[in-house]
Amino acid sequence: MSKLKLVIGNKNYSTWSLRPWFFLKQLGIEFEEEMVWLFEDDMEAKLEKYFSNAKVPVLAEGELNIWDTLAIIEYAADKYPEKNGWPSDLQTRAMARSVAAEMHSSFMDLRNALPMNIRKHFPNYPITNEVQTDLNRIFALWDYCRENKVSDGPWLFGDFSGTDAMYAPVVMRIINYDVKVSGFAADYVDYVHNSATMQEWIEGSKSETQIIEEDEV
Ligand SMILES: N[C@@H](CCC(=O)N[C@@H](CS)C(=O)NCC(=O)O)C(=O)O
Repeated sequence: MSKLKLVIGNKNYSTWSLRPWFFLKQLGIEFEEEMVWLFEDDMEAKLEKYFSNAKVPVLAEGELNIWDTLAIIEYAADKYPEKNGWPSDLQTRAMARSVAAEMHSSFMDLRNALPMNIRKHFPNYPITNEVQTDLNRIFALWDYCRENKVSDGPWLFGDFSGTDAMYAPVVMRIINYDVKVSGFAADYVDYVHNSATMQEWIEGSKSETQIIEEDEV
């Protein structure tokens, strides 16, 4: 059987790569990694065979290519049902997917104003009203997850799920841009940041030498 291969961009900058990588790692699903440097001259050529419209991430398994973050998470959850990638209860699973999908389709002000840059720290970074509005919605979503948690674990729904993977880059933005957080969000950010999975990703970002100027703020 073909091995899973996750094609990702720079760990320092690529939020969409972090999400499925975090999901697979956290669930202990084995995969190999292929790194394609974002916006380098050979990026498009390297991604052509994956039919991904020159974007990362891609999950490749033999002839199969999956080039969308949520689709990768769904495929891995379906392929390894014993790993419980989503809450088992039908209604809680629908809630978890709604919160995850909102990350996929929203929060453009936050995403544009605070690009992920794991190696950097911006103390007291100014937060605009628009960015604060996105953050407030995210914190409300996180509280909603907690109100519907399935266990007393530290993740959004207690047990880890695809929803946590989707918000992993938000956790790193909060850390890197020194965003003030309180209540459950503060505990959650601390837990995810210090998790072995996130620390492994952060370590990986430190050995990268590529610089994307526009994400250096
Ligand atoms: N729809 C894709 C979006 C992927 C995406 O935008 N990836 C960025 C890197 S974080 C990318 O490859 N950008 C390169 C480009 O836009 O040329 C997904 O959800 O996986």
